[in-house]
Amino acid sequence: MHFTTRTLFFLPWLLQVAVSDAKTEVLGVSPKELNLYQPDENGNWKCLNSSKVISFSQVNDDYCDCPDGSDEPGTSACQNGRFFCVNKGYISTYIPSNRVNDGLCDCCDGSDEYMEIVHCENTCNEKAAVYLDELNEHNNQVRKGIDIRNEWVRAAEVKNEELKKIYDENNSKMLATMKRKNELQAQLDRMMRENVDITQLLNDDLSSMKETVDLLLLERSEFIKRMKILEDILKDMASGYNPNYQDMAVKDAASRWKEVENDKLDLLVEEGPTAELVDAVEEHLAMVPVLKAKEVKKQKEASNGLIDQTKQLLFSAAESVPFLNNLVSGKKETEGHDSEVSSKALERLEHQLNEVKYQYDDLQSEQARLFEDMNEPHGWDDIYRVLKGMETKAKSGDYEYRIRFYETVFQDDISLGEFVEQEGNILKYANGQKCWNGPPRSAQVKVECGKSNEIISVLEAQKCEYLIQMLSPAACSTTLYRKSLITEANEHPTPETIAENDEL
Ligand code: MAN
Repeated sequence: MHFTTRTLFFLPWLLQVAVSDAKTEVLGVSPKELNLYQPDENGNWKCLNSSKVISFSQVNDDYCDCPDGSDEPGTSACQNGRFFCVNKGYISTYIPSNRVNDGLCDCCDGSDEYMEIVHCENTCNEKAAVYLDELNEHNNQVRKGIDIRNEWVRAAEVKNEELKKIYDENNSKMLATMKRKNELQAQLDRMMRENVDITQLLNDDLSSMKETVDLLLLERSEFIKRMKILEDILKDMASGYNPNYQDMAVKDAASRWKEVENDKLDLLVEEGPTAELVDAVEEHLAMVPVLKAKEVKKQKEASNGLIDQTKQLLFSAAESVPFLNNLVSGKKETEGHDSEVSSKALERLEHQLNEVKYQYDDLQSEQARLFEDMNEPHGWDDIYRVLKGMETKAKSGDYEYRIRFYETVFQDDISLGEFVEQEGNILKYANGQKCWNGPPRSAQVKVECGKSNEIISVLEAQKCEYLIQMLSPAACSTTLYRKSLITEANEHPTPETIAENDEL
């Protein structure tokens, strides 16, 4: 507490003000708090934030009585009191009461210097004009930003709808492809079953039996040839030997040969007809697929549940090389081409099925990508889709910085990181180009509302860790509009208005 001659001089007047018109005027107290400054029936008053009770006449007596300083709102007696500046025409505010009459103008209306130690001009109107200009400028920026943001929101909606459409179309394609895949698979299974059936097994058996018979016939004619030679030798010997030589072995061989020669050996199997028979087997085998395919064709015609393509396939299969011709050694062309199911048809079907499978796989991975894209959680809602890849650049220091929303940040050509996540209005980028002898570069981009995208500052806070501030409509919202704190009534300021005024 400090008493000056002037303070002492004014003290009776202060007391008088307090006592005579306490309800409307207690110096340093806001009109809204005047009701707190009322004496009780005994003329006493309780300090605002302490239990101490003093005489009401001690309020503003330039002596600090209350521990919370509430008894001296209009003097500098308390270190912790507060003085209310009315600041008519501008924003009412509180100042620490120890600044009252300290020779410095704190309130724009000069009310804190009522002792006239210093003359304070009323600057409230000027301050109000500057304040309102700034306020309007701020709100205009926010308005413009919001307008652009709204355009982005609309564009994003269109993109979203397009994406949804693509997703739905892809989905329908997937379903159709899956259906086609299943149908082709069923066809293939059916054809496989038909081809690898008993007929085919029979063909295989007969074909190898034919080879064996051919070999046996060859072997047989070789034996016949040799037997003929041996017969001729024996014949010569039997007719030309000299019975006088008493050679018992020759004599015995000659007589045994005569016995064999008399007992004529008939060949049960004739070579010519056998070979003809084998050829006939081959021919008959060749007829099997014809009959079989006719049957298949009949089935196909009877069944209207098969898709057109299958029918085409079967008809075109009928034109293909008969599969039995590949199985048996004969190269004979089979009649009845129009109804033949060949291995070529199988191959074609397999090929078709594979194509469809690839198509389906592609559609499936595209669908997964679209799904991820549609469900990607990003800040600023859907405008992510419009902002992605949008570039903002500016020179700062020796480098040019380029920020691509949701993609990459560059310092010249060096990557400062790829987008990782968004936290409120902060976009985080990481795993950029490795810093020499240090970590990979990373960047955090703090975005504030502005009427256009603009890089405001770049700070390499730690080596290779960058903090970038930028403006963008993306961060604008109606909550950023500021209301004028200047009120007609110069009402009691809220804590926010006090903070606001501290900034001013
Ligand atoms: C380059 C720039 C700088 C960084 C150094 C680290 O010069 O990327 O920002 O600090 O490399 O060696």
